[in-house]
Amino acid sequence: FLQGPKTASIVGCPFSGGQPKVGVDKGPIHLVEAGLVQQLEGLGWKVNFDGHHQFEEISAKEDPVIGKLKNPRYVSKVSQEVAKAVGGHAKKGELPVTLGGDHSLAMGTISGTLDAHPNACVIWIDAHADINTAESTDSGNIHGMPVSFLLGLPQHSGSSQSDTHIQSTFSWIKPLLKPSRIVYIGLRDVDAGEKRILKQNGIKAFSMHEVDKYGIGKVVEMALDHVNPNRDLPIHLSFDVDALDPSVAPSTGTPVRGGLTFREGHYICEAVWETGLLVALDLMEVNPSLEDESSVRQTVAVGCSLVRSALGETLL
Ligand code: 6HN
Ligand code: MN
Ligand code: MN
Ligand code: MN
Repeated sequence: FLQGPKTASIVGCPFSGGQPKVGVDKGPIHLVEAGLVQQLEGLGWKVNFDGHHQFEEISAKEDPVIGKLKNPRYVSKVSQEVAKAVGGHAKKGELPVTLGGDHSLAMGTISGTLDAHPNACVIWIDAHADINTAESTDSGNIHGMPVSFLLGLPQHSGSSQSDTHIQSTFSWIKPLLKPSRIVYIGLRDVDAGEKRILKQNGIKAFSMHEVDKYGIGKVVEMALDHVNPNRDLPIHLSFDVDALDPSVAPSTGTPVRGGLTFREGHYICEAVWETGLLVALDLMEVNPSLEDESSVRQTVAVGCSLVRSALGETLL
């Protein structure tokens, strides 16, 4: 187990319903076309990839907002399918590598991981906390909300009828994630309501301020000490490419200045791999329709490179 599972199963998720910008659904296709499968095979992995998932669309007409939440039925249904795929691979002892798609998919990936590994912890790498609730969200974009559903936070939308409707739409999600089992690195654009939620639930977050103050090595050590003090719990690494600075990963829907450097991003992946405890990986929010051709190539390449690092490339 120290070397991790030997089979990596790519879960390609061409999905963009958790946010408004077209193109993020093409992320997984570009990552695979750039040669990710062959690259992982080159590292000695057996790679299981039988094509990208095909999600049956629920049209906007059939999927009106509930409270502020946009595309709620579509997001929920897709994530439920992803949970089954990820959980199924994990239960077979394979390492699911989910390629997004937008970060609402993490409702599915982390549900799948917790189904197979109930004691897993989550390391969430992002410029954003993605912990808005129906009450706190301004945008109504569900990619800014997955963590609140995984934690089972109350979803108050302002009308009890909508509250019931949100609850029933997402009722498949078991709120199994404990606030002590998730840690963030890279935050720098957290909504006021999200700051309140993080504080109220005692959730540990290392923002870019802490990365500057302590350096990435110390930050990752502190993050692991918090979420995995005895280094014995399975780790789900959910990596939003917008955690990286936009100069490193420009093609993403919600870029924020002042992010992780190329090396800081890779260091996190290497350090997680080094624990021998990685059981699932997400790489989310690569959007090949944003910015120019060379930016797209750069972002896709760095995405592949992060995945390789998390799967053991860089350590000698
Ligand atoms: N992401 N906090 C903002 C919102 O709309 O709730 C941004 C969310 C970004 C989500 O990057 O995965
Ligand atoms: Mn599969
Ligand atoms: Mn995110
Ligand atoms: Mn983000």
